[in-house]
Amino acid sequence: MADASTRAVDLASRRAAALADETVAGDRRALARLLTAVENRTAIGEIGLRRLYPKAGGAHIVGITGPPGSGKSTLVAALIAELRVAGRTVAVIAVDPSSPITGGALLGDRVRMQAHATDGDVFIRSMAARGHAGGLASTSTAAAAVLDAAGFELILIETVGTGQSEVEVAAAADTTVVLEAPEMGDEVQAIKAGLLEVADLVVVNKGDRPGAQRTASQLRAMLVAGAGRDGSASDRTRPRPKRPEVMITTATTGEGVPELVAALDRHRAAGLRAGVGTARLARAEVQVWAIVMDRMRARLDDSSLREAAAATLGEVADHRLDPYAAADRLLDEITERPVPSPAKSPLDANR
Ligand SMILES: Nc1nc2c(ncn2[C@@H]2O[C@H](COP(=O)(O)OP(=O)(O)OP(=O)(O)O)[C@@H](O)[C@H]2O)c(=O)[nH]1
Ligand SMILES: [Mg+2]
Repeated sequence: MADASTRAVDLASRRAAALADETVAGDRRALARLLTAVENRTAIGEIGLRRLYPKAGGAHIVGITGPPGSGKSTLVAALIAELRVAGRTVAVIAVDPSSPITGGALLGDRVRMQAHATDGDVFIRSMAARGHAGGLASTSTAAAAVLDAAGFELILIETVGTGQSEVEVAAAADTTVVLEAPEMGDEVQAIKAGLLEVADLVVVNKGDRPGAQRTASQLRAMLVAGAGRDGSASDRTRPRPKRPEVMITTATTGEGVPELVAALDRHRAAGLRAGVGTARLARAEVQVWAIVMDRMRARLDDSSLREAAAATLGEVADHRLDPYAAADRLLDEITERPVPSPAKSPLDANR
């Protein structure tokens, strides 16, 4: 029994090490497999990421968020084109694209127009938000670390800015771009406040549409006034950490995109001058806390603890124990047990 489990760990470790090394060496198939393993939180994903982690940290991670249809995917394609002209490598994580096929085709077409599109310097990956409740930010952060270690200079993470978790994904980037489009109606106004909170750069896309200038002026006025919040007391007393620049782009023609790239580079350079950025610490927090929660749940599910946990819950249900004492007791029990090996999570031996 112990032998079988040891062999499983060895196998997972060897496969993970091979995938990690091939990924760093530029093997895109290995990269894709490792990303799948990381996304599914398998043992191979964990071991692979651990091996790669020291090699990551060089990439500029850019979150691109905004309301549905504001032109995020089109802008990502335009950014890829611009970055490729400059010979820079770029990876894209598209979180739960609402129209993956169209989006993919759109990106594919635009990327194919570039001379170096097939040379492996562009990598596009879709990631499903479903099934990652609460862990979406940590999963995409882990995926970004893999792409970072694989050597991509820029990593763009596209998320729809509708829910809190999607906004958190964008906020875990070094630079967060919030897209708006002119004349998008009241619905957009409602989510603007929360979205603007996380913006390092605000981009009014569809600059060819009437009202783009006016929308940009309105946003500038909001930001200068310190608006763009929900107006609650805690929000009013909290100092606004960012004073984002507002730019205009037309993603379909590429107008304003070179200026956007320059603004991204400026933000990146400013972040580097400031030392270990708050964005990086936020990323570390998102990742480590998610793993702590995963580990705790896994240990409570571990056969040796399951009965004790059930008994403790029973005591709380009977009011013989208060829920705080129960939580403290379970935490004590968790910390007394040996750390379960990653091989105890389902192995992706067939991937
Ligand atoms: N006129 C104009 N149309 C644009 C521009 N950018 C994007 N579009 C169009 O707007 C529509 C939505 O663009 P997408 O890039 O798919 O928008 P998105 O924000 O990625 O949408 P979701 O991923 O569904 O949230 C498409 O029909 C684009 O062609 C622009 O600068 N000008
Ligand atoms: Mg899109």
